[in-house]
Amino acid sequence: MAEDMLAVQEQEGVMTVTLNRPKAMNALNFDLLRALDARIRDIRFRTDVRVVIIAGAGEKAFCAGADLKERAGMTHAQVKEYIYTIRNLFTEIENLNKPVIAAVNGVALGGGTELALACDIRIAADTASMGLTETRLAIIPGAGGTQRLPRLIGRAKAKELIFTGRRVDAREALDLGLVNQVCPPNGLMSCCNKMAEEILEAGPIALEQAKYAINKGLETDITTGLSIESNAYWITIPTQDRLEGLAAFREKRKPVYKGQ
Ligand code: CO8
Repeated sequence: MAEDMLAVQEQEGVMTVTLNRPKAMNALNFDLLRALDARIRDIRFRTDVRVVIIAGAGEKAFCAGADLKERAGMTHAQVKEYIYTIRNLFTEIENLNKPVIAAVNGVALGGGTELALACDIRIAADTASMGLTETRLAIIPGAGGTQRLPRLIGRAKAKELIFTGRRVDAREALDLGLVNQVCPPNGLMSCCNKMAEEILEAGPIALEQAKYAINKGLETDITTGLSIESNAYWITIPTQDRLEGLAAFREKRKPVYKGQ
């Protein structure tokens, strides 16, 4: 059942969405993709959800990529539909109007690494292993991997990893800048929640606009990027939250932001 594909937990502004197919290494079958897609679309309009964490159930895997068993039985048309769905879903995650943290608790291969790449921040267990292994299956990283990996770690290393399909451990992923932080496996979720709590102290509209300015600005020249930044700033000026930030500073207290 599609509803069982995800485990969802909400706590004070942080929603943790856990891919829940641990016996299949949380591989992305159609049902899981559709469940995640529906969840992400719902989160966009949930003002009470301010940070999202995407994790994998079990101790072994974040996500082993596309479900290769399901894929083996698909027609060409179904494969095309799958690819269309996964690509749009990952772009939807990248463009989500709130920060998304990937909790990479184990293997993240193929589409699993591509899912992590679509998130804003990646925190890995020291047992994690990541890689874009698709070329070994005679396909390419087609869920954003050929675009997002070089933008994150540079084209030379990205080409090396994509051409060889080599897996990297958490330490190498950290050295490459593929992950932001590495934690012991049993401390992974608390590392992610700690990061989420720090983010929760920021104004939600500021976060949305900062993410937008970074994502869109990086895709263009600096002059256009600075214009994007400027427009994003204008959006924060008439907000109640901006005045609340100034008032809280004056009154030496923590601000209470409402996303207004
Ligand atoms: N799909 C389906 N089932 C999987 C997958 C998978 N990707 N990965 C693991 N499983 C299943 C295994 O079949 C096994 O099930 P069963 O017990 O029923 O046989 C169970 O999970 C446990 O797996 P293993 O016994 O193999 O466990 P190991 O710890 O020995 O190995 C690995 C774990 C390393 C994850 C290994 O299973 C493996 O290499 N899996 C394949 C990983 C891979 O190549 N992923 C990339 C797939 S391609 C992709 O993601 C493309 C996405 C972009 C698509 C859009 C553009 C084309």
